[in-house]
Amino acid sequence: MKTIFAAVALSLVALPSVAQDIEVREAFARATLPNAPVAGGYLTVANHGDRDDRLTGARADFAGEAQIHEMTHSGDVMRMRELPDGVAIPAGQEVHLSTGSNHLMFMRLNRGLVQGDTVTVTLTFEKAGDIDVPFIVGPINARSFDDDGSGRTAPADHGGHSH
Ligand SMILES: [Cu+2]
Repeated sequence: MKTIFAAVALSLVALPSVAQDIEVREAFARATLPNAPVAGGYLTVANHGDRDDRLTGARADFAGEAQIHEMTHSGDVMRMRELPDGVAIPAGQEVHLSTGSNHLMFMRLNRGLVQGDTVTVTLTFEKAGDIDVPFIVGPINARSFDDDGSGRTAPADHGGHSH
């Protein structure tokens, strides 16, 4: 009898682990001017699992489309292009999508993003599937999750998300 209980307990513990391999934190978007067509999204993805994963896409109700972009610098010129295959999230590693680097680009915005708001973005991972993540809307020129620009008070709930 003891053995059976132990086996059941083990399987209960083991089941959710797949979903919890991916942790997203410090997700933020930049506020936009009222009629801006696009907005940038930034986040840190940690893969606590033992298998590689990949961020393959994103979607949000405030944007007609969300793409994963790469930023390249040639001389003084910065260029963005879509990464059609997304971004690899290797097992045991942490990947940053940050300003000046790989990032999310929300396109065809149907409303402006207002500083201080929280918006929900659905991230799609090759193995972990869809994960809804709250993105804090930071200042229009925010460079990091902690960048409070002028007069922004950091929310108590930092919007980190693990699921
Ligand atoms: Cu972009």
